[in-house]
Amino acid sequence: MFVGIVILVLNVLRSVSSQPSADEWYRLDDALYLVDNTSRLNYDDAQSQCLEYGANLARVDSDEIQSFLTTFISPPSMPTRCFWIGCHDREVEGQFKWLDGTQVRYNGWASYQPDDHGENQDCACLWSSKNPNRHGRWDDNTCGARLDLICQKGVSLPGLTSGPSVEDISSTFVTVSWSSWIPCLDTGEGPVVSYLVYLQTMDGEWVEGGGIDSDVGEGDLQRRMEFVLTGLEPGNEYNISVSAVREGVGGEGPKGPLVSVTTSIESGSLFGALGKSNLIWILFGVSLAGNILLVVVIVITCRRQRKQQKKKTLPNLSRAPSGHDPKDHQYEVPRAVGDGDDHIYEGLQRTESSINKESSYLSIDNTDRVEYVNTNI
Ligand SMILES: [Ca+2]
Ligand SMILES: [Ca+2]
Repeated sequence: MFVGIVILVLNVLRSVSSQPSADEWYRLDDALYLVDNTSRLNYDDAQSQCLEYGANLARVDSDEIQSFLTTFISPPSMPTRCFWIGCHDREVEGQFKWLDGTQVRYNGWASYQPDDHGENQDCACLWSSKNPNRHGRWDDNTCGARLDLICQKGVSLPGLTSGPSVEDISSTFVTVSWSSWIPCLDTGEGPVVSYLVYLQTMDGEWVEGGGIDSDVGEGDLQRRMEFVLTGLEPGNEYNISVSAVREGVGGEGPKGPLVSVTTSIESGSLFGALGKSNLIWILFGVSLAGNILLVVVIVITCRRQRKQQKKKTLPNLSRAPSGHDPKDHQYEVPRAVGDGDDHIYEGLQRTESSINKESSYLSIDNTDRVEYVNTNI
């Protein structure tokens, strides 16, 4: 059991280590090319080798590609040799096809080729030769020959497997950080030269918030990148995502996992905290309550003043004089028109004053009616 696990791990490690590194692949437009001058394989094994790399033998169907590849197979010290490419006439003699079955239309053949020498040459290779008429041109060769090879695969754009983290947030900005792209943890092909930070608003639209170069940030193999998104709206929800960008045109990879944030409410802003409509209602309520309170104060004040005035103007009648017939003594409430001890009561006439402030009044209309008014209030 243990031995089996060890063998499995060793096989995995061998498989990983046999993969060419990212910088061994040369990029042209949306394709990557690997020039292998060490394997020396027959045509079928060469294609199998490319498949292990997620590639195929190269499709060379333009002057641009042909010239590009030629620059990588022509070191001055390199002896004459030929590199397998993905072109053959194994099905019908003389009808060359690419590995995907499409007909070969581009003419990259060297002089006097293809010649199907010995009627046994069905697989094409690309010459590295000091002969300028042959260098970079094709030749049909025996498929069993052990030659070098050129693999080709599409550019796999870099992608981040983990999303950004929020480091700081306010009402108008968000600071996010993320781990830089590295081959063993993230997807696609490097090298990554920069990152773009995107912002998704409430309406679902993604907006580019800016970008930074990959050599910025802290750390060695895996740097900690940081970026500040500014100009945000207070109290709004946003999604934030980061994409890694390869060098060259069209090198931007897909957006990575996103993180959702909500900007804080603007501190000190009543509008921000409550909203305009709520604030209008609150101000209306405060105004209404103030008016109601003012009316209550006025009513209370008036009542108090009236009560005080009533106390002044309506002194209590105290008692009838001793021996006076109660029937003849009418306790009427006079209405004062004066103030203090000088009250003058309508319908009454003062007859005498006493030191205890009990005053006697004589009815003006009826001299038999005498009333006593207590002014000691
Ligand atoms: Ca042939
Ligand atoms: Ca030939």
